[in-house]
Amino acid sequence: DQVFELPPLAMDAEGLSQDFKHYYAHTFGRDRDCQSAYYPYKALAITLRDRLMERWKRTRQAYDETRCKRTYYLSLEFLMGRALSNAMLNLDVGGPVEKGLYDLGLMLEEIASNEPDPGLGNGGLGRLAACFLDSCATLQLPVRGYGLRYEYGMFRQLIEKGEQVEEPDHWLRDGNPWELERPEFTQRIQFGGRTESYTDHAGRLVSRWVDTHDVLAVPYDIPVPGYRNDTVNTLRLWKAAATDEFDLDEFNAGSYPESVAQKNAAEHITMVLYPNDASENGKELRLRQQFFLASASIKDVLRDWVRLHGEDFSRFAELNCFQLNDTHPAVSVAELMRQLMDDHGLEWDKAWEITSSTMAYTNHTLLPEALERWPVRLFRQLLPRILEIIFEINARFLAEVALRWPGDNDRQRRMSLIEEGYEPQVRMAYLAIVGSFSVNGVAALHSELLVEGLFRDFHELWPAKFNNKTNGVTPRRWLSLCNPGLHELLDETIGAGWVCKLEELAKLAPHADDEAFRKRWYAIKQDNKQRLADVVGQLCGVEFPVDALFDVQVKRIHEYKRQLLNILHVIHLYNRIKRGDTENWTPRCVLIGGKAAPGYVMAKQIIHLINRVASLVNKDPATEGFLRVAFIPDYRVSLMEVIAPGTDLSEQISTAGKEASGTGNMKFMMNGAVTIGTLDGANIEIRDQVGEEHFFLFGLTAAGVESRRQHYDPNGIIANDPALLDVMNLLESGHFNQFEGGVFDAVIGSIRNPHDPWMTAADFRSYVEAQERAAAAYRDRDGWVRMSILNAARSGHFSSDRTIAEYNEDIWHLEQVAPKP
Ligand code: DL6
Repeated sequence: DQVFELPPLAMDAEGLSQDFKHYYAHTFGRDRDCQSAYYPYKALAITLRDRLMERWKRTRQAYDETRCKRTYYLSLEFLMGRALSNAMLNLDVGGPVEKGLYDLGLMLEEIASNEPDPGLGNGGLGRLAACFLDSCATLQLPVRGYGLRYEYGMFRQLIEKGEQVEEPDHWLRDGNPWELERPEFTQRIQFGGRTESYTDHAGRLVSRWVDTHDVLAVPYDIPVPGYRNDTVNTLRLWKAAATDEFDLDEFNAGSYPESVAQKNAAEHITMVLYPNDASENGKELRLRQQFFLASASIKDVLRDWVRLHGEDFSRFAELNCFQLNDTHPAVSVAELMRQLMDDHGLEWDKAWEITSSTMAYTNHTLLPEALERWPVRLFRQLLPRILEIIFEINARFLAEVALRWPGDNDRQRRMSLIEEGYEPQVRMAYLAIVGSFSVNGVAALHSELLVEGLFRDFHELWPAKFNNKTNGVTPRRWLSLCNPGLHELLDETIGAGWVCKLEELAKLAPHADDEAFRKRWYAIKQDNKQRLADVVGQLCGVEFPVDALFDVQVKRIHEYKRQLLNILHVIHLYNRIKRGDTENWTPRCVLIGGKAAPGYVMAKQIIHLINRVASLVNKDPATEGFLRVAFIPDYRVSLMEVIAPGTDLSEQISTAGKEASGTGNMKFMMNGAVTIGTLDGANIEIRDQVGEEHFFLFGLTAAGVESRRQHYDPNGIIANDPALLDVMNLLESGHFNQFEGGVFDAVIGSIRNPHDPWMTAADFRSYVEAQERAAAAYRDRDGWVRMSILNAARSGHFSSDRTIAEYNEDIWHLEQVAPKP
């Protein structure tokens, strides 16, 4: 390696701009006449990537040399967001880069805006994975992310005639300067074929998987820099590629297209991210994706193990841990068993001991329909050897259940990894639980509800397996980067330590009583609101005056998240304006954004309704100065970076017991927004931290929702609440769909349905009252600013650094490893 030792790269303005010019002119061959703004971005990205490369190598070497324990975060989604500004922040070169470019007559902000926003995730689960990787690198923990390199990420959302239209997002079209292809680590992944028994060299009867149709997994590495600590971890994304062979019989028979068809099918595996928040049950391609990720990643880990330790697996479990991000990669349990037995010659018991002490599973949803199940038939056809192993795991597991509860056949049926029925199914969550030593939920309430409900039987069997890890978000992206004004004020007031020790924000609390400080806080918020108003103006054509209360709900559109309740409240405000009930009015700008799964009809109707209400309200001269409503199209990470700092009131209004945690709620809080919310997910912990007087609480509790279900009478509620009745009358009169008869019938009907699982009508009255309290509080500017400061001051608990420290303390047990200088 001596031959490749190079002097460190310059980190000053001159050195950076020298490299930038080199890449721009010599590597990309552009000059001052270049019309595309993309090349300056690309040249800058490569300039920064070089600086990461040096540190990346040193980090890898440190991990190898210390033979440290490692964790692998397996996830079908990593919603990383833009990399450029993050790299600059973490390398601490923001100032020099800006200066270097300025001297060349270029504006950093303009260049940075050319970076596509990689959308390799649906929402909370994928963004959480990205925050976790950031925290692991910052805490210098040897953690590698494994995911898929989708050619097309999350679809782009357009709003046409008020409705969602999806467009493909070919984010890789112009290349991705942040990735490094590593063809030398390509893996071969098996599908299809059959299993056969044979006698191995030791005379044992064993199984093997033969006649398979193989696909290559080619890794692309993305650097994950820690905050100013020289650590650069890795996110390894797999791309599917066809093997070089193709069907020679077909080829020789002259069917050239057929012979290459299989090649094309292979490459489809990583073509597109499934755009569903819940699982896509039954889709063969989705199962292929899951196994492809699991198999390639495990092969990669075992290859690395053999490189460092040879074929001796006795210490494998002590030095490795796999964290499964939901059940999507749960097939890893069976695949690790298979590779240990079939590829490395271990016996069942040894392989099981290793597997069940290296796998850990995080659950992210309580919605039963989101729990993954795969038809046994599909497994048999696509992954016959894996199915064999799952059956064997199940047989041994059910024997354990029988031993614990003799004769309790009903319990065995309930707990079986295979759900019997006309079409038997593999229950992936159960496979994950049985195969893991740790199972966690993502907020205190969620973890409690899991063990009382969905996973009750398993909790009874193995209580010690279950734990809680309340989510968090990275303060680097979600405060430092997205809110430079506040960042500066924080540094000046409490020192710069908060970026990596977010609990230090608590030092802000006494400043809430200082008038001069409140003034500065307010001025920063108003600037951020202006920035947001500009974006809303551009994207929605709606003017948001910054003196109004900015009331925001951005997240996936789902019935349980109750964007519908929000819009009912907007209609209620509109009714009040129309009847002149505007005394002591707080002007309000309501912003809603989020994507609906393309097949989720009800969610799409809700988007349509929001847009129709918005255009009617905004058009009506009576609302001027009182109310504005906008739906922001194509909600994504880079938009949230503008939205969170510019928000006053954060809407977290899910039906209690349905939102596992939420993480948007934390981003808003960190940036000084006040929450209006139910006792759901992490809202409960947010309220505990900030104090009940600084949180607008409403609605039924999770237990209240369940007991109310028995005698829920939405029509009675509507009849007895004049405000809700007015809202329903206006909706049902067709006022918002005058030329589109009946388009909102299903949505409106759902509110009146006694079986409405989301209980929108039940919470309406208490929601309106909480909104009135929020509006009144906002009119007292000083009081509101105090509340805003205290929200930020008490958000320290919601740093993903805290979450990751807990994962490490309780589950991973990794040592911190710093690269050598
Ligand atoms: O844990 C991250 C995030 C939570 O904050 C959200 O509350 C939860 O809805 C989300 N879950 C999913 C479920 N996907 N699946 N399966 O995205 O996880």
